[in-house]
This record gives sequence, structure tokens and C-alpha cells, in this order.
Amino acid sequence: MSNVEQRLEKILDHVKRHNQGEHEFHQAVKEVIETLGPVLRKHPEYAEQKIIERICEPERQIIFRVPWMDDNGEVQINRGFRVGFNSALGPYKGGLRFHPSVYLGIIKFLGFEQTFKNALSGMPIGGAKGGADFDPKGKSDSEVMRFCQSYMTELYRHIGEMTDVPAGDIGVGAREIGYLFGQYKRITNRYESGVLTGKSPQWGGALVRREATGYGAIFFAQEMLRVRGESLEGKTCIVSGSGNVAIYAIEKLQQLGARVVACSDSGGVIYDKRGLDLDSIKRIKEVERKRISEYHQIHPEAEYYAEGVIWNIPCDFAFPCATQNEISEASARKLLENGCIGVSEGANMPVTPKGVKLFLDAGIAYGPGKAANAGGVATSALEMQQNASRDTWSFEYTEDRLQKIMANIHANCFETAAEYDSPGNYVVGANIVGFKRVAEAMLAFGLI
Ligand code: NDP
Ligand code: 2IT
Repeated sequence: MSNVEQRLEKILDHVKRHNQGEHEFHQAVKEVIETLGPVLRKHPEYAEQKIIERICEPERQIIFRVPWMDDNGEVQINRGFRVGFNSALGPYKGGLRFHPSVYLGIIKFLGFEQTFKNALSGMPIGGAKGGADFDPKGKSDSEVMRFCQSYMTELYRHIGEMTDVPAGDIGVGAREIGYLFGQYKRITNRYESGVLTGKSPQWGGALVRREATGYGAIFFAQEMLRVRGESLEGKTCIVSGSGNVAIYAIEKLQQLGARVVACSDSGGVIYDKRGLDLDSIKRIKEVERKRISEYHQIHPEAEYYAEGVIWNIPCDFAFPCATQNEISEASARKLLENGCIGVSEGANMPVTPKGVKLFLDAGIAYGPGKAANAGGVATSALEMQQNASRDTWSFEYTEDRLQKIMANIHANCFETAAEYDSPGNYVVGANIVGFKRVAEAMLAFGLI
């Protein structure tokens, strides 16, 4: 092992020992560190100044009690988080996740990924993540409101348009952002639009933000196929999840002439060989907030597999848009056996390390989340621009900006992968572009 490799190994050991039990965080750090050897060899100053060691330690971590009262008058207590990972390139920026599986290790993996993703997006934003172990499933609207108000009653003192700008993630959409913003406005006595993104376009939100992550993952897939002389038209696709990212990934795929045959939620998988009826999915998920199994009631000819694995369904292109580690090694192998030629990640870290290795070894078009799902946060940065200038842009103009941003991210990853002797490897490309941007800013600022 060379000196550089030994050094990287030591850093990873340190991260594991000092963040015990945080498996998802270890996984995210390992995946980045493994690609940085060639960068350290070209830039010894990064090693001298311990840039990687510093980047792996969040700048600040806030953990707080969130007490709220349910509809039966019973007191409930959840744990809230906000981790400001890195602010070298701009105010902390990243979503909030409300899901019962949330603990510090999940928030830190997401904040770590966000730092590189945001740098890669080319926008002036640092990296952060937050959330709570609150389960929105089965909660009434007023319970969600009371939870959001209590959560913001602590969070407000840590955020601000120049400090930290949260947005949505799993379990946090326009409804939750509305309740959070309302409470922030009351407590601070300021109409500070730029403190949160993903707002409704009726009161300060950007058009296209709702669609941006899903659309962006498709634009990224389009670029990966374009350099291979292919397109999405006529391709059979599957999209996991049926939340915000999945729905708009499906919408853009259908607009581009692909046939999307399957989607899912944590209860099961819908397989509709004729192509999914997206209007029904939007009604079930966005309006009625019900389970995807309802689709089967409307379309009995479609198949529903309770607790099924979506990755067993044959496809040309797969879009994981639900959650971390949803594609196991076995699922990755199944996708390849079925002839899948590409994977573009709408979700964060949806493929296990062994699955990623199979995709890279097979040489398929594999777009890691840091690159492929950066359209969401990039459009959040466009929302911040509109809020700062008290302006609103049209849907067409904003979508065009998003498409150019995704093409630019793709080009940067593609060229950097080639420069570092890994042609076509977007994992290497994305990690190195993102890391170098953060590293250069940190060097410029002195010891921070
Ligand atoms: P939503 O809450 O809108 O939807 C999440 C979807 O994934 C639901 O269908 C949900 O099913 C399913 N899901 C969530 N957790 C699990 C789980 N543990 N097991 C099985 N299924 C699960 O979230 P988003 O669409 O916003 O987020 C999806 C992914 O995209 C996440 O990885 C997120 O980090 C990532 N992302 C989101 C961005 C955004 O702008 N929103 C930006 C970039 C990335 P069920 O309802 O049954 O739980
Ligand atoms: O993972 C992500 O990039 C997000 N959840 C979006 C973050 C944001 O600030 O828009």
C-alpha cells in the first residue's frame, strides 16, 4: 500500500472509531475516500492541510427535543436534528427528513453527500441535513402542523437565509414547509422567504422546484445515454418509490417517450406492463396520501406484489427514487441479468457498495446520486436567487436552467473521470469535482 492509500485508510478508521454505530455515514465516507487517492497525489497540499480529515468532521451538530400533542391529547416526544456539515461554499443547504428510521448516522451520511453534491451543482451553497424520527404516516394534518411548529420552535435560532437554508426530503414536502415557514415567520417577526426552499409557488416558492429532483435525474440519464449514442425514447423503465422524486421522474420519462412499467412504496410494488397511469398515482399519493396498493383497485389488470422487490422486473433503465441501500448486490445482479443498461439515482445512496461495484464492472451508465439527483438542490438555489431579488421566473425558463445545470454536472463528471484515468466512471468524476471545489475554498480560508 502506498503512503497515500495508508493515509486514507487511517482517516477511514478514525471516522469509524469516532462515529460508532453510524453505518450509513461510514458507508458514504468510504465511498468518497476510496476515490481520492489520485487527487492527493496531485495535490499534496490537501494532505498537508488535512482537508479530508476536516471535511469528515461536521462543522456543527444540533440535536433537540421535539415535544408535541397528538389528537388524543397525549404528549409525544421526538428527536430533532440539524447537522451543518460544511459552509465553505455558501450557507448550509440541505433537506429535512421526517421518518422513523432517522438517527444521527442517517443525517450525517446525508449531510456529507450533500456537501459534495452542492459543490458539484456549481451553486454557492454549503452542505447540511436535518430531520426527526417523527413518522408522518397515519398522522392527521393538525398533528403534522403541531409537530412542525414544535420542531421550528427550536430550529429557528440555528437557521437563516445567510446561515442555513433547509428544504424537503423524505416525509417533508410543500405542506410541511408551509407549517415550518409559518412558525419561523411568527417567531422571528420577519418575512424571510429565503430561509426555506421548496415553498409553494403561491407564496415565494420557485416553479419547477417540486419537479426538479425527478426531472433532473432523467436529464442526467439522458446525458449519459447521449454520450453512448442512445436515448430514453422507447426504453422500458422502472422507478422505485412513489413520492416526490419518483412521481416527477415518471412524468419526465413519459414526456420523453419512455414506458414506465413499475413503481412502489414501502408496502409493495405496482407492475403495469401497459405503462403507469401517472394521474392516478398523483391522486393516490399527493392528494389522498394513501398506499400505492390503491392503484390496483383502479387498474385491476396491473399486478401488485405486497413486499415485492421492484428490481426483479425486467427493464432497460432503472431509477431508484425511494431510499438508501434499496438496491442490494442480489438486486443489482438481477438488473444486469435482465439487460439493464443504466441506473440514475434519484435517491441518496440507494445502491449498496457491492451493487455499485457490479454496475461499474459491467460498464453500464451508472449515475450516482450526488450527480444525478443534484437538480433538486440546484433548483433550491434558484429559488434562493428569486427570493433574494424578489423576482419570479417562468416554468419554461427555470426548467431550461435546470436542464443546463444537469448537462453541466454531467460534462464535469465525465471529463474529470477521463482526466483521472477512469473514463465513464461517474462515481470517480462526481467525488473528485465536488471534493476539489470544497477543498480549494477551505484552503483559501486558512485553518477553518
Ligand atoms: P417522499 O417522502 O416524497 O417519498 C419517499 C418514497 O420512498 C415513498 O414512496 C416511500 O414509501 C418510499 N420510502 C421511503 N423510505 C422507505 C423505506 N425505508 N423503505 C421503502 N420505501 C421507502 O421522499 P422524496 O421523494 O423526497 O425522497 C426520495 C429519495 O430522494 C430520498 O432518498 C431522498 O433523500 C432523495 N432526494 C430527495 C430530494 C428532494 O428534493 N425531495 C432531492 C434529492 C434526493 P412510503 O410512503 O411507503 O414510506
Ligand atoms: O437530498 C437533497 O438534495 C435534498 N433533499 C434537497 C435539498 C435542498 O436543499 O433542496
